[in-house]
Amino acid sequence: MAKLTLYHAAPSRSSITHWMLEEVGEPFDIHLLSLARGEHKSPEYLKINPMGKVPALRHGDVVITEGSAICAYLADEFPTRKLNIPVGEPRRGVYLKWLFFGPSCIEPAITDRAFPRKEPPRASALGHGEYDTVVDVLANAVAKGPYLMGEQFTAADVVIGSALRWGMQFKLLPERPEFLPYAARLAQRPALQRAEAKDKELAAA
Ligand SMILES: N[C@@H](CCC(=O)N[C@@H](CS)C(=O)NCC(=O)O)C(=O)O
Repeated sequence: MAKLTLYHAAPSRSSITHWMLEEVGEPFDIHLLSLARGEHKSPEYLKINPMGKVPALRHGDVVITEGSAICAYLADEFPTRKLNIPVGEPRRGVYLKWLFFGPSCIEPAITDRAFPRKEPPRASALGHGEYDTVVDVLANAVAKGPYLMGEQFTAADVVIGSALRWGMQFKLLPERPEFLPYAARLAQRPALQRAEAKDKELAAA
């Protein structure tokens, strides 16, 4: 089995992929980087991720960056864990939509709110459109449950759930009645609890 190494800073966006690795349940190593000490900008790390950001995942000879791509990769690479919707199933389209919705709609909507621009751009020129629409679409998606794809928990829940939990924690997403039970369900997952406990240890070290 090719070795899995997560380049991680705890806690940070790489915590999303830490949770995903815990869901997958394969052994993995953590290569911890201190953002405060700028270790993610070192020449050695820039060879791994020229963006100088975490996460990055090494799996044997391949390096994957971008959190959602890592989650999608792991879900497909370890299909017996049933964290993906396989190629050939029509539902895969919806699953992929949610994997992309995280970084292309939720994240920019949240960061726009956190760092408002002096001159608001035209909503039609923004990939995510309007913050309120993103929140409504998200609320509608998680309202029925238990997960985005119904009964099956997938990598899309790791991506969307992480954004939702983070957004509510920093008051950048509202605590909508649709969001709270979904977030509470995710918080019960042993894999998420393991990743969070380990992140706390790593952050304190
Ligand atoms: N588009 C990347 C964003 C990764 C990202 O911004 N990571 C932050 C950690 S929260 C980082 O490395 N920040 C350090 C920096 O940019 O200097 C992804 O989704 O993986």
